[in-house]
Amino acid sequence: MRALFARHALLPQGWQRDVLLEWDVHGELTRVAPQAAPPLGVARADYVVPGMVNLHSHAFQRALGGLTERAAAGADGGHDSFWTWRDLMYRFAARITPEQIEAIAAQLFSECLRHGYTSLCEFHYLQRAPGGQAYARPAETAERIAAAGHATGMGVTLLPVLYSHAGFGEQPLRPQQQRFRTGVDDILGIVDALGVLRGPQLEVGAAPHSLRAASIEQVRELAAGLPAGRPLHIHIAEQQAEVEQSIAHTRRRPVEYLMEHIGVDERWCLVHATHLNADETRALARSGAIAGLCPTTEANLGDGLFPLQDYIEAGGRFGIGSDSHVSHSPVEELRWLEYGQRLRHQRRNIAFTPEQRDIGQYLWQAALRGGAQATGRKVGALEQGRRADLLVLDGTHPNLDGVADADVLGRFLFCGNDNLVRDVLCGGRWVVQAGRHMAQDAIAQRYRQAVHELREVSQ
Ligand code: NGQ
Ligand code: ZN
Repeated sequence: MRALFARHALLPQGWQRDVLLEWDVHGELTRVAPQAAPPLGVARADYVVPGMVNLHSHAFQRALGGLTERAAAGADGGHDSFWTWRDLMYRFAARITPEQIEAIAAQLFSECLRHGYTSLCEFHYLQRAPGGQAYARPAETAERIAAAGHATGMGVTLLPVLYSHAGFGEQPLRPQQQRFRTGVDDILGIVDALGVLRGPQLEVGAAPHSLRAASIEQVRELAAGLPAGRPLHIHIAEQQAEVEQSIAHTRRRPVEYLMEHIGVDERWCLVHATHLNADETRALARSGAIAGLCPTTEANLGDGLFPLQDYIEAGGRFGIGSDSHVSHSPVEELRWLEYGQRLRHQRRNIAFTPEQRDIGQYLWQAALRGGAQATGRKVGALEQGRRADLLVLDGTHPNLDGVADADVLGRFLFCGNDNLVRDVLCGGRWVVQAGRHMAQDAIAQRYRQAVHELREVSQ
């Protein structure tokens, strides 16, 4: 049956009672009617919220999660950094096969679905074989990500990544980066090859990796060559060292430089954008682009804190991503986003606007709107014409049992660690029921096999 009756549902205008939701065979919402009478024979739910967007993922890094939390030996042990983590990550990335990429991505996507993400943007740069040779099919590994999306039901935006240089000033790639090597024509070719896979559950955009890995001319060429309306993502200003290198080479800070040379607009998602000055914060907010915030990874890698309060005051748009996948839960991302700001300002309740003073509701709705824009897909709201992507929260859990609508997101985001996501509908399919993904065991089995193989190679 393609309908659900929600006693409470979070619609774009806020919580509504007795909402009848209907969708069609293609997984698109055809009706969202509040104050409806409960129809006979239609499944019922207590609390329903739209599924969240995960706007930044490197799926293969899921298998590295938790394995880099050990100080390096020697006096330098306390100096482990983003850059030393990156070396470990490169070493790991060097060995993975296309089959393993698919197995790891499927495991990740099933976990993300179980925790409430129903869309994900894959920033995909492992495009060549171990050693750096091209695959016979240049889109080979990207197709593996698409296959994992299909097998799990996750809505995917595939972003093949332009990666040509090791640093500002077109520095030559290091041997460990040869697997990532692509030029603008390679990426446009891959985008073209992936075109046949496009559909309501899969969109294809592109991503210059960073201003370190792509020159500004290449960024411009890629943006011009990509079909109109497709999303463009880029890593930017995540680490202080990157800001310093940018100033040394261009006399501009990274975001400043990008915005001066490229028409940054609604097509763009600037991932991290951690280190912004006041002018950049306002300019990014005015551009209509999305800031792609990844709080758990940014904390894990010691990046710094995004100026969220000023950005919200300037009308900036943002979404969340799990990036290196140390977390698979939007609850943890949004909680950390708010808590980081509380620690920074030594105050409470930071992420809100005068129109929406409830932190949980503001964060969920803002991350949905921004995330949806970054996907280039029709997602992010329970609204006719968008994808039927929703979460049924466990109304029998002590945290939710009997609470008022207005408190549901506060309880969901800021109380405890149980997963309150019970059922997940994604693109009109029930992919998670009673907390279990529909193919959980088979997917986990293949994942364990892939991890086992990778362990053997590393020994
Ligand atoms: C990445 N991750 O592409 O996986 C990057 C590290 C880089 C984050 N920035 C590599 N979190 O930036 O050079
Ligand atoms: Zn990233």
